[in-house]
Amino acid sequence: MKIIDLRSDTVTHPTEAMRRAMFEAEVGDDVFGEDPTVNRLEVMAAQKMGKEAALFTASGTMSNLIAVLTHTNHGNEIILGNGAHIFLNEVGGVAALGGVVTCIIPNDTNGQLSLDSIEKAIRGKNIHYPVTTLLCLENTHNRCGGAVLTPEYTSSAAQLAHQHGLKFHLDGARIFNASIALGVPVTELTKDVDSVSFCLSKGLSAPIGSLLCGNKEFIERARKRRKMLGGGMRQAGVIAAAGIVAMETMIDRLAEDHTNARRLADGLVRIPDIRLGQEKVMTNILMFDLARTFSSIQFLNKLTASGVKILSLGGNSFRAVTHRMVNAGDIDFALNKIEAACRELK
Ligand code: TLP
Repeated sequence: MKIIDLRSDTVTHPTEAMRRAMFEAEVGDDVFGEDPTVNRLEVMAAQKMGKEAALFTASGTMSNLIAVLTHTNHGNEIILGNGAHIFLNEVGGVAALGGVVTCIIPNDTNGQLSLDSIEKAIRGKNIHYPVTTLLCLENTHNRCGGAVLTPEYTSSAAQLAHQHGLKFHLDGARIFNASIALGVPVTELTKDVDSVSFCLSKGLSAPIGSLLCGNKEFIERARKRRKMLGGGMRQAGVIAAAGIVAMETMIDRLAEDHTNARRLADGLVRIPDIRLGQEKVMTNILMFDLARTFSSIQFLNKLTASGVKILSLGGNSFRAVTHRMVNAGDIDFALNKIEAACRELK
């Protein structure tokens, strides 16, 4: 049976070119700093982000955790949006392993935190208070439907953080989607942040991996924390090789995923039982709600049985993500099945 998997862009498989590069990768022991392929990937990543250095990690979650561990001390406070992946979807690692307090403020629908609310959340000098040391933002913003933070907003947030002595980490798991959607070089989105992580294993289709980028001193300390977390990999060139191909060949095509997400949105708004959960579809993530006339579980099951997979966000909310393994025809197929599921469940 034909399966259209819209649960996430993480479901993408490595391309033929990636598999070949993995097979042929030159390797060494990366804990000794001797894997030439990993070294090449790290140099490429740092250059792309406009930073001095980069660190190859197993996942976006690991990159974010290492960033927080490196920027903070136990008992510090960090500022996050209530929709932040670090807050919602990373198993509380920053609290469990980093011992930090999380100060959560509301994300607006554009994935932003208002500058005013950030400023109010920064603790003053008072013996009772934890010290605020880090601001974390996300671009694109997953829970805000792939919303994009602009260079102007990012610079203002950075200026505010720095004025108060905070560091600024950007969870840029899908930063290339933001750069493509805005038509600006990725460095415009990263130039003012102290660290940025991005993923190879989402829309870029590599099987594994993420990179944490920052200045040399930061990355040196981050490397030690990666080792502490058990993330010192040996002949990791085998996976880094796919990452190099991903960065060389998979960035520009993300525009297609954005077009397909808009095609999906245009079709969904024509289905009476469905309400889009966002005003604009900027990138490859789309949220939608079901009218409460029938059960969300039945809807999901019916859809899965007809070959279309989407992600439940709880209640009557769902997420669909476009990627390299679905084309415009697959979107139309999915729309037909969604429309049929709504009709048959009434
Ligand atoms: N997001 C996954 C799930 O965890 C929800 C997805 O399918 O979207 N930052 C952001 C903004 C992310 O969306 C994700 C993954 C991560 C970090 C973590 O990356 P991994 O999965 O590599 O640990």
